[in-house]
Amino acid sequence: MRIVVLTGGIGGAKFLVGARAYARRTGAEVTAVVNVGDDVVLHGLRISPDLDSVMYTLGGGADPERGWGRVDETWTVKQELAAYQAEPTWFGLGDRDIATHLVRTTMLNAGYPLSAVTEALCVRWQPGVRLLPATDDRLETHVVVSGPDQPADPESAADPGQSGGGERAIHFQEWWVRHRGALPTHRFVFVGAAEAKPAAGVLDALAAADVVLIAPSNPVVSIAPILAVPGIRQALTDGAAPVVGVSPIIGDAPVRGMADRCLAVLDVPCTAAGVAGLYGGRGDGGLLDGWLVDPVDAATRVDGVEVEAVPLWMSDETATAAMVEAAVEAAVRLAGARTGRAAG
Ligand code: FO1
Repeated sequence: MRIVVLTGGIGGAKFLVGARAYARRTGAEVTAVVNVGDDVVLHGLRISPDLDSVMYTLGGGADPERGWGRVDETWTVKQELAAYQAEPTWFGLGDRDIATHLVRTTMLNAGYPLSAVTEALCVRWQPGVRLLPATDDRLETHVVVSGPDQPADPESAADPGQSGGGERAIHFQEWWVRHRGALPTHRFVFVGAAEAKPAAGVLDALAAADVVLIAPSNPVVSIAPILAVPGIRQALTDGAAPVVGVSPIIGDAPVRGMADRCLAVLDVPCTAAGVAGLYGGRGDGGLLDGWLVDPVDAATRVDGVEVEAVPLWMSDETATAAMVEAAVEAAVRLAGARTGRAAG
């Protein structure tokens, strides 16, 4: 059984821990196609937050409290950069984490594609699943905002922040880390996506897949940038493998992260049905054959999509592996139904 998972963010990393446990038990092979829209170059270093979240989480080196970066981290370089007032001071790079960015940047500068760099980094971390960036090309999520350039001073109620005129685009990391997504936000733009090509191995993995799963990641800034790479969406819609998504929303709130704020920008309800509507059912030209929701959302209906309710809290590896198993079993059933329909 070959499983491909589209993923990004910490929710996606946790889901992959369950996918790996399921694979170890069943002999399945897992390939993760990972978002690179959060990637950014800062202090001359190429930072790939989603690839690193997955790699550190699966490799046992992630900080579970913070949700990003390395466990047992120290911050000497960050303090030294701040002493030079080297911007951006709002983004924290830990000393251990910086080693990863140094290796990545050196290899990229030497001409290796990001997919090869990721494979090299994984020799150390042994994640147990194959990690592929969605693209080896430049693809960055930018956010069109208005409002102050500088966050308001939280110490001073009188400080509204420095005014910054009309609409402007800022990098996703500036929107999220510096402004906590609190600026008036108009849209997300995947810079470079139209010219990007799927990274080496991505289309082959999708063509060979028995099952494609969409992790409970942020649909707007983790999964949409992957689907924006020309060729990837089509490989899913035209491919033989059934596509089953896992809702990142339980009740009316994201399991983790900022999906509520991102969905609001798109005017999509923050519900399991809202996210499924974004992906669309295969019958309507969308992606999904199946959609897993939590039992609290068991009444969810999505046109042309089989909805199944199973517990979606990724409380530990066993619970998450059970979610993955339910998703794979749904996909296998749906593949059988599709073959039956085609034959009949
Ligand atoms: N998130 C923060 O809230 N503050 C930070 O200073 C920060 C630094 C950082 C450095 C490396 C890295 O891989 C991730 C980092 N993150 C930080 C997390 C990141 O901004 C986002 O949570 C993800 O991009 C969303 O998936």
